[in-house]
Amino acid sequence: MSRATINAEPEPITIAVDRTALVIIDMQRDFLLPGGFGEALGNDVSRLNAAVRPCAWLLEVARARKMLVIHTREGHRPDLTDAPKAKVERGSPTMRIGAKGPMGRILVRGEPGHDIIAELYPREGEPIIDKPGKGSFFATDLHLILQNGGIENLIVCGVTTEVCVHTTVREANDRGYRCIVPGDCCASYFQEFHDVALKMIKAQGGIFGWVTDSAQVLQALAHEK
Ligand code: TIU
Repeated sequence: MSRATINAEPEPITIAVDRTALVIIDMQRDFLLPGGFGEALGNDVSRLNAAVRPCAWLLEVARARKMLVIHTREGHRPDLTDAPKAKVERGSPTMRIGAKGPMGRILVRGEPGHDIIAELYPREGEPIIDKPGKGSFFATDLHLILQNGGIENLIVCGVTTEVCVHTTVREANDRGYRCIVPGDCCASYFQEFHDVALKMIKAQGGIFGWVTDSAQVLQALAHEK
């Protein structure tokens, strides 16, 4: 079995590559481009673009290694029956989930804004998890797909670091997965939240997982044994 050792904090981690999935969280137009949900919440969305190229590097290598690649999208059914009232009600009425924006209805499945950015677009055969919440395990079949694929370790990338990435890492950690988070493959609208979110993952002996960067993951995969 091919193994790779990734330099990480709080300590290096050795993984079986065929038991490791790359999980790319919510790299959707709605979060990364102007006119979507992220901007409707009052954020400067340009901050998130820094994560795109590092994610693309890992995606290319994961595909070449034939690792399981999973993409997630946050969003809701067009009739919003899966959107809690408490979630929809937040923010100004014209900018809420379901409201019409320049990229279609905000955070609604099937709308242009809900889909994944071109640079990281899923390939045929790569599962896409449509999730109604921040975490990728809540009300989805992600755990089942990972279990059926014999996956034990997750390399978790995407946006935003302290919201959907963090919630997913916490959910995954409680389900027994080792989570490895390359910090430069994640981004937040708030630099301080990004920084502290990564610190929280690796604190206390790696309470939620391991933190590294894309270069370390690429190097480890180039030296698989
Ligand atoms: N607002 C924010 O930072 N994030 C989200 O609402 N969703 C995700 O993180 N994907």
